Amino acid sequence: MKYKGWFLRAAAFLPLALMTFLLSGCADVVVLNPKGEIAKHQLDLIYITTGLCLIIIVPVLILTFWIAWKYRVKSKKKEAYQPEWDHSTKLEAVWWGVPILIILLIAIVTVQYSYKLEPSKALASDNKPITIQVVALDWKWLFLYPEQGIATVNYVQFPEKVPVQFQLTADAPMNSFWIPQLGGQIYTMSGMAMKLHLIADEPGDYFGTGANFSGEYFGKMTFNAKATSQADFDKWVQDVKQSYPAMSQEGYNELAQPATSLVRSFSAFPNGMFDNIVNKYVVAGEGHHHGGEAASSQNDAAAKDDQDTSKTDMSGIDMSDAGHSDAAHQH
Ligand SMILES: [Cu+2]
Repeated sequence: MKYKGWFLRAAAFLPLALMTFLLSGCADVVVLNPKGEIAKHQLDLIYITTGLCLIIIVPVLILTFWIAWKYRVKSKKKEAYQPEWDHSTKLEAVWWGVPILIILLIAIVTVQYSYKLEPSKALASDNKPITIQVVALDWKWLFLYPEQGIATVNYVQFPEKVPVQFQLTADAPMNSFWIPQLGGQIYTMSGMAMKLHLIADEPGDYFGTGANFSGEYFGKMTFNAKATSQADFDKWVQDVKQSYPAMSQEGYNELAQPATSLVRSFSAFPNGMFDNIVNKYVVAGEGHHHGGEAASSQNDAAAKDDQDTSKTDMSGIDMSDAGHSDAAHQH
């Protein structure tokens, strides 16, 4: 067959082209360039599932071209013609069996990783974790450092190789906190305190963003997550303490108004600010309420409705019971 060489070359070209396309993008696609333990495991999962899917996709693509070529009208060779043929147990077993096995494998692996990478689970490390509280505002990110007493807007810094325990809430529409090179996103919701543990394996500037559309300037809700040495982090904290004004409650109220913001730093913030923001949306004895519901629940009947609605709303979203420990609300 004189086309055989050409055909083999074409068949080999396909996966090669795919690989070139995928690998050339690695430097730019942040999720393929992880810099932390969590993101690395998540990348493993991406590779495993992609690999499993390729077991189906590659043969199907090759067969598509091969069959189109083999049975083309202008073929000089007469291909077998079997008009009475209607069943092949072998083939049925292959094209039902293989996908079923692959879906089973993907399900098993995904469930394992989901437990392993549960966001509220503390990370094993010799270093003591640092806590950073995150408030999603309209359209900016506020970071509070309860141990250091400082606050920042649209910028977060932490030491490398130290587990960071993020506590997250929103004082604005729901959003989703995401530093792709360090790990997957987690939702920020008013009236809730979610937890997310991440770690940076090396110093660097990592892109951070909101992964959930939240209105007009949602696209400006990006921030730089900077991992530095412990010494540089301590120095930075001292610098912020000495060089920037303190945030007052009035200052916060102003900051919380819908508007974009540049990077800002504050040498102090009011005590218990994070809990106050979370509890603002919690009505005593009535479970949790997300933004806007608190006001309508003055009325008893309305409050009951709200509670029921929020229960249903949350079932698919609430990722961790631990997320409730700080907030005075239950589902
Ligand atoms: Cu909730």
